[in-house]
This record gives sequence, structure tokens and C-alpha cells, in this order.
Amino acid sequence: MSAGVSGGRIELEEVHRFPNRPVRVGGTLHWDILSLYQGVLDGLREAGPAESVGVDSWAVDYGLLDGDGRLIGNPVHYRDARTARFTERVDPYEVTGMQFLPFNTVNQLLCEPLDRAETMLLIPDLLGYWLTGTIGAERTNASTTALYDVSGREWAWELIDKLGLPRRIFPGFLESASPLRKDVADEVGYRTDVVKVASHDTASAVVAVPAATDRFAYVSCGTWSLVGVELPAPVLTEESRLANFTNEAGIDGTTRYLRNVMGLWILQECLRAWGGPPLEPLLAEAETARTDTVVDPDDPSFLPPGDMPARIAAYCARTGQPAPEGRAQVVRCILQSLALAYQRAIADAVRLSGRPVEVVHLVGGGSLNTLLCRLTADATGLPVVAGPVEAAALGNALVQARARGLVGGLAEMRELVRRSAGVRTYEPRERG
Ligand code: LFR
Repeated sequence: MSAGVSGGRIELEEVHRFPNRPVRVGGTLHWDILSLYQGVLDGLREAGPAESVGVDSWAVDYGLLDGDGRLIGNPVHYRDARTARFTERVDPYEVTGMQFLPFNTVNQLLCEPLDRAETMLLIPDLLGYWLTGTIGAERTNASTTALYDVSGREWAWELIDKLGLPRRIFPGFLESASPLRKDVADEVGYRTDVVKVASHDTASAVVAVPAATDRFAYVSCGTWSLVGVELPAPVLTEESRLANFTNEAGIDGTTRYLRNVMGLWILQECLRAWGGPPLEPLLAEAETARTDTVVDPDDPSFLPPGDMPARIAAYCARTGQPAPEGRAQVVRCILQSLALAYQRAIADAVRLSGRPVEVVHLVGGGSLNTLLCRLTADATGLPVVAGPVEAAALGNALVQARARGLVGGLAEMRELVRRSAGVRTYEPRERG
């Protein structure tokens, strides 16, 4: 995406889109990281001379570099089964503030030999390293590793030692921009700086939430749905741990207090199992389809890729519910289950943080799904403001714009989004 700020507005333009297709090799699911990097280079070239660049991506996953700075093997996908054996956390919640997810970086690192590894770089830091030659970690994403001390804003060294992980692989934190390597600049056709942005896509998406006050919840809705509130400080209580809420770092010292809800992944995998039919007609049918069946989207059986309609049916059999019949009912069941999961996560976030919420901002690709937005408004009893769609890209661009002095703090960035992005409000319907 390329972005420009002018006339008190920020505009985004899609210049290049490339697929992100995981590859199973020798039974292990990997990211095709070189193809992703090539997509980045192609995008930079097509964007033409850019005044700056920012990299963000999903969290948790990483590449390991050897002593010569070369990648040791392809990064493994967090949906790979290697971490399925972890059923309990190994990190102290009061230090890391992280929700337990089997695939947290800490567990992944415990699954592989690290003797040849000199450096661990999370995906955006790895891409940034290839672009600039600079090695460093960015804090919003580092906070998702469960190896980061969320209060001390440092790697959790004591934990790292206790787990027997080598200290050397954890790089220092990036503090500033770095120019493109000369060979990369030659390849893309211009020189520019890679700016430190919120490199965790969810952190960037939260930057672009067009909230006017702090009384909001957000649903960052793509493959995952990240549901929570923004706070000035982490909540590290026992209650919060039991509710499996995470305290991920946001920009400017904010905390993204949220829960991962499995999200549209379940629907995406159903579509894949059905041979990729267009979504729109299915959503139209789901508007009027009726089923009372509800699944827990966070059931571990929905995490790995696979035959999702069969897994939904198996879940229903296990929980004594009638399985949805036909595609429209399956879609309806998924969306109403998601809306209820959002309602639970928002209610928990409010209860555990004490932060009152008057509106739900639903950002990301899911904001185009009107049925999901409506069901969410009804389930939460709150107005849902849907949009922007490309929230992560917008948040990334906003932080770059701030680095250039084009916009001020978080409140000003959000005002810029309110002026620029189309949003749609869904009022909750009276419950009868
Ligand atoms: C969303 C996201 C989530 C993270 C998951 C795995 O794209 O970054 O925030 O929990 O992907 O990395």
C-alpha cells in the first residue's frame, strides 16, 4: 500500500498485492519467506519513490540467523502442529502479561535446536533486516513473544535464562529509522528510509481505530479477531490471567488489552474446503438462514488448517447440538458464534480493566461483512462503527507520517482517520 497525507486527509492506495501461501515441507508448515520478501521488493518498486517505508506483519513467528547473518531454514508457521503439545504456559503472567496460546514464540523456540542460531528476528524485523542490513527488534511485536517484560519494556532476561534459551539471540531494540541497503535501493530504483512503525499488524490496526474518546472497544477483524480495549498500563492480575487476556504493547506506551478470537479463519477455511465459492452470495443467504447452533471459535480443533465444515460438525456432535445444514447455515453459525465471542471478550475486558466502553470499532477486512457487524451490534448492545478496512496499513502509514512531522499524537492520528476513512455505523436492535 502507498499512502499520502494532504489537505488534512490521509489516502491509501493499493499498489501491489501478493499471495501469502504457506508450504508444508517434510510434514512441517512453513512460511514462504523469500517469496514474501520478493513481494515487498516488487511493491516498493511499483510504489515509485517513497519518502519512507514501514513494515508490519502478523506476530509471534520468526527467522533465525546464523553467525554470518544468514537465515537458518524457513520460518515455521504458528499453525504448525509442533507446539500442540504445550497446554500450559511456561512464562509468568505477571511479567509477560501474555495470554497463553500454544504457538507463542516462547513455545516455538523451545521446539528447535538453537545452537547454530545467533539472532532471532520476528518476521517484520527479518524483512527490515534484509531491506536495511540493520538488526533489531520492535517492541509492539516483541511483546507478543511471551519473552518480553511488559512493564520493564525489556526482554524478560530472567525467564530467558530459566528456560535455557541463549541470551545472544535476542537483539537490541530498534530506536530509529535505517536507510535501504545500497543494493536494495538500486533494485527498487530509489533510496529511502525504513521507519520504525508498530510492526505488529494488530498494533498498527489499533493506531488507525477512528475513536474520538477512550471509551471504545475494538475488534481488529481479519484472519484473527483481536478484541479488547486500549489502556495506559497492563492489567497483570490473577483474574486477568484466568480470563486469558493479553497485554500487548501498543504505540506510545499504550497497552492493547485483548483476547485472540479465532476469527474469520474458520470461514476462510470453510470456503477453501468448499472449493472457493464467492463469499457475497453466501453471506446474502446467511442473512436469512436460521440455526441456533453456536460454536466456541477458540476451540483448539479450529486452529490448524483443514476440513473446517467437518470440524464444526464434530464440535456439534461433541456438544450435543444439531450441526448446521448446508453452507448458508454454516456461515450463519460461524458469524453468530464470532459475534457472541466478541461480546464475551468485550464484557471481560470492561470487567477486568474497569474501562467503560460506549462503542465498538470493528476494523480490518471483516468490517465489510455487514452481517457480522450487525450481529456484533446486537450481541454487544453497542453501536458498531465499521471501518477502516485497511486499518493495519493505515496505522503503519500514520506512524510514518508522524515521523515526518505531518501529524501529531495518537488522538490527532485518529482524527485524521475520522476525516479520511469511510465508516459505517450499525446500531444494536432492541432485544425483544
Ligand atoms: C493478526 C495477528 C495476531 C496474532 C496472530 C498470530 O494478524 O498478528 O495479533 O496473535 O496474528 O501472529
